Amino acid sequence: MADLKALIFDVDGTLADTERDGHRVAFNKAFEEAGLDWEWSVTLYGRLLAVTGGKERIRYYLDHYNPDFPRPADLDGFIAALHAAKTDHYTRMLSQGLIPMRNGVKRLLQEARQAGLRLAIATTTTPANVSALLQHSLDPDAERWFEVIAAGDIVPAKKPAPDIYLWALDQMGLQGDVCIAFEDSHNGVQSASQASISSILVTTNGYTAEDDFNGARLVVDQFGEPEQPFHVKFGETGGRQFVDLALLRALHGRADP
Ligand code: XBP
Ligand code: MG
Repeated sequence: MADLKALIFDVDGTLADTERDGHRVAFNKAFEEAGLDWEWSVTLYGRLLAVTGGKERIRYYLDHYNPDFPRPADLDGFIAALHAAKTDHYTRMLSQGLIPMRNGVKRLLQEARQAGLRLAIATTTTPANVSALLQHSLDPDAERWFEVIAAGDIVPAKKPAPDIYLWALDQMGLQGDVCIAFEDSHNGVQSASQASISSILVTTNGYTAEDDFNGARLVVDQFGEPEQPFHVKFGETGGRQFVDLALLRALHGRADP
């Protein structure tokens, strides 16, 4: 196994628990503002998460849960406008500091930076959402910690397609075998593994706890902290109780699962 050189992070569900109380709420605000009576409940939103990308998710909702809604002549424009309003609401929520980073994220990123590991992001979400989250919930300078931020419509096919990871790898000039990908969902694991990244660490959350993570090397419920150990769902941690660089190096050095 080649030496570990870079860490590539998903955003939604991995760096922060953004979906239920962030994106979902922002979608509902945008619907209400547009005079629509759509309300995405916590349960319905869990089902809609099968589709990554906000615009794609709205279209999927119409097709599968609201087929009788009269389609506007310019459906793409209608969805794009709704989605732009949703992004405004979501970034405003982030600027108010409403969505914290998950346990252990800041500590792990700081350790990785000190060790000289290269950092990148590969996400489906809109670039403005990533900037706002990093700036307001991590550090005012945090965008600069990542040499590549691959996000949103920069690739046409979103996760589970490998394109966003391939784009990030290409920008860094790296192959997948020198990286670890951090994900929280089935779609994310599929995306990273199809991009030839075999070291994948999953931190689950309320929406993804029951996902199929086949292809991941380690599945835990959080990165954890020394006083707040993770719960291991799959994989070997050699007795370690939170995700740190020693654990990542051990994980990366191991043969494929
Ligand atoms: C995240 C997503 C995103 C957000 C919404 O998936 O699916 O679509 O829910 O973001 P992943 P936008 O964590 O696998 O990248 O509305 O900006 O598209
Ligand atoms: Mg995710």
